[in-house]
Amino acid sequence: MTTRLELLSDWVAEVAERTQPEQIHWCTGSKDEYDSLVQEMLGSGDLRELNQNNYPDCYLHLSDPHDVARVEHLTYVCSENELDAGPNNNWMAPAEAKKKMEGLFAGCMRGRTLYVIPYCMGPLGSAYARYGVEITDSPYVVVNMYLMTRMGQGALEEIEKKGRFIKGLHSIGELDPERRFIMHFPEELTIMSYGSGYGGNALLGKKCHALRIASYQARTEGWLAEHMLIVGVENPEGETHYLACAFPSACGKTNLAMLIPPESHKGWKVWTLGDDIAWMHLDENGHFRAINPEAGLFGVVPGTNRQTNRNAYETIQTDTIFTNVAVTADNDPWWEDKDTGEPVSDWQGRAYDPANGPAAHPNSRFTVAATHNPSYSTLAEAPEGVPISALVFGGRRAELAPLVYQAKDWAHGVLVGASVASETTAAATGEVGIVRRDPMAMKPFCGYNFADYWAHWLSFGARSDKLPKIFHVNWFRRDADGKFLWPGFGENLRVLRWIIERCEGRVDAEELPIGFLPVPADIDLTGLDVSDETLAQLLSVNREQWQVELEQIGEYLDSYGDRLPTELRAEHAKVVQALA
Ligand code: OXD
Ligand code: MN
Repeated sequence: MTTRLELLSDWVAEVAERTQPEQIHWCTGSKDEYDSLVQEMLGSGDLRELNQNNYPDCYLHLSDPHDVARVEHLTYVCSENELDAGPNNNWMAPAEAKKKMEGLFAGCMRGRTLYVIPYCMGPLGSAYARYGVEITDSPYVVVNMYLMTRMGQGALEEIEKKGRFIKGLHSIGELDPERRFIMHFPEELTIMSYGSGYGGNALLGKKCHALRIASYQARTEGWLAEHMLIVGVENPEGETHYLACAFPSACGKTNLAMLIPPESHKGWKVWTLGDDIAWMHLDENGHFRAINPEAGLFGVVPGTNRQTNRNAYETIQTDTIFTNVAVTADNDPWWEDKDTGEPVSDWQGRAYDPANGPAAHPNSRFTVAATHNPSYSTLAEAPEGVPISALVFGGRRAELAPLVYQAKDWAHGVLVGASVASETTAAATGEVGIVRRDPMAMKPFCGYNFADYWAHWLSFGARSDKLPKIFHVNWFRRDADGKFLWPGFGENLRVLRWIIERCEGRVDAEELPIGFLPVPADIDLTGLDVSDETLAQLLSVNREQWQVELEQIGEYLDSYGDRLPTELRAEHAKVVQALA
């Protein structure tokens, strides 16, 4: 298989000339191809077989110990004009970045196979889908792309019809952190990634294409590419509302997307459409419609058990690639809080010793097809997407942010999104637990200047009067002893219900300077061990703390200088004044 599209065959030839692979493999995307790559990697030691009786078709990959997370400090947006990348991105001039990358790629595939992966982000043939081709020298990337995207022959045919695609060039190089860069050229719809095999750096369809490049494309084409899960909540009467929710990495998007209603909520159902990325367009009636560009789940493993996320737990019993988990004496995968079994060897393949830290890496991952999830929505593959009733922002905040509140209108909601801050997690290299600004949970993923991004968000206000309502949630508030006040997980449905009731105009709310808060009686606590006092604490808004927060938000927004939309500044001033 090659291609009749010259643009593609010329690019593959040019890359092969530079990288000097031993052979070129055009991926068909068939199950046979997946199986034979798995066999090859079992032979090379890239994959290890897990207990096939307990975990059929599950494999383990142990990465280089210095290649376990996204590397934001080595990730660049290389627009012609530095201001177009904005203070939110690392920037390098495109010519300089290309020169650097061409140097790294020179001869890097000697003795290796160059794989060509045509892929589709979104349901194949959907008007909202977009296409790309990743070239890589990593068979691990190929099998993960097989699970995470619609890849192979079908995608190639669409690419040939369109004559366009996002170019993504990847090599694991030497896996040397000193020779590692993830470069994006939004104006050329091109990605170059060198020196890492970790998902977020190497599966180029995900963060690089579906967020950084797509966010840039979305702005020029009038839509939104967001770091959001998509979930359907069906009430006992059979009516379903769809919500798109943006939380920073490792803040529970996968858990919320796969939520299991608690015992107290008979007749309620929750459907997963996506757990990480939403592409949203305005339809001809002025409604937001969302598709999930991905076809698989690349989720954090530790913490997953029958109580926290039964759907995920069941999803990863078969046909799953585990990366950087521990194993038991039975050769089953093991991770912290698995609630069963014990580790005998850790994520580095060493005999388990608690003195070495967690047995599974805190950012260890599962890769599995989305169709495996028992709560996968029948509409997840709908080419026209699903209508979105509410957009929900959230962060991991021990203090300050109440359990839930609603923005007063669209422009205020954009400020609420732009103000998101969260404690950092293990999903990215760096210190964990520091509060940092993560507007719309897109700090690591927006492919252009946040000031222009907020202006783009604001522009929807004038395009439709049927926009989703905007909310903010915080499942992570703690008491003075550091204990979580809210049980989270399945019980979050109680908060989603209030959100939906607000969208339907069925409940009143208390208007505060920061937004609309629930009347406590409207959060259903039936069957839950949360007292009225705790709920009051969860919904409390401390004026002094909020004044400090708004001051910090103001300083942060000011750092975007003249490009900051005046409307956003005005929204901020309104809240400051109301709080004074
Ligand atoms: C992810 C991330 O892997 O956000 O989804 O880091
Ligand atoms: Mn993510």
